[in-house]
Amino acid sequence: MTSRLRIAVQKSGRLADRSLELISGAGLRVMKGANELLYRIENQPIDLLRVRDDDIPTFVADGVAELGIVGYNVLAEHFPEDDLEERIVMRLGFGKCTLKIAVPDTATYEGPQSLEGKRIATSYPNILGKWLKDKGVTATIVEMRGAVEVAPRMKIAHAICDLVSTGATLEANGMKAVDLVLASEAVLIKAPHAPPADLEHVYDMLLRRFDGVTASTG
Ligand code: PRT
Ligand code: ZN
Repeated sequence: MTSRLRIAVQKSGRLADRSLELISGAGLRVMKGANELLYRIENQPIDLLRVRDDDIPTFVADGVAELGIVGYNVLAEHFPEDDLEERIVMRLGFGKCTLKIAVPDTATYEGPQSLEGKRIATSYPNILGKWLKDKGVTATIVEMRGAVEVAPRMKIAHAICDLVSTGATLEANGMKAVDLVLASEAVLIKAPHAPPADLEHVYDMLLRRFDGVTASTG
């Protein structure tokens, strides 16, 4: 069996369609087969590994996939900051959002110090923990997998640290964004080791084409 390159992509969710568009834009013909986990590329020795976005950084770091498409926020939650740039091949210009501190509309916020001694709900405990440390603030991080925006209303936390794109979710929950923790977009990440020698030309071609598609779509 000849070897094939693997690209880890989000199976379903906010990055799934745009990831497939990038892949088609690079001239790869995706065969949506019976295998839900793996889509074959018809015209290149490449497979798409379709997984939850949270699994993508680890799969790529372990070399299970040579490349992956994931939000910078997910990558930054998994690995230390000084380790991120070497994993990123390129920024992809879609999936843009910001990780922000938000508080109830009625609360006053005069900078990170206002969070001292408070409880903050988030799905990003590592990123938030580092941000608080950098600001010299001691607060309790309440980790939640989802529905972070309801935490203040449920009296679980005083503030939240969550992803924001339009701001509609915050508004609907009577909250306001007050500080920026991280700006994010989808990024292409690579495994620490070089691709197998027989696939090097496919790998190089792919990166050139992704670069071309990303440059033309801004
Ligand atoms: O199932 P799987 O684990 O793969 O998916 P997921 O549910 O963890 O992630 P998904 O599909 O929701 O998001 C995938 C990625 O899209 C994120 O990791 C971000 O990089 C990016 N992205 C861009 C966003 C948003 N915009 C976004 N607005 N991810 C989540 N949101 C959520 C946010 O958490 C909040 O609940 O949307 C709500 C806010 O949106 P607005 O428009 O009301 O501000
Ligand atoms: Zn996820």
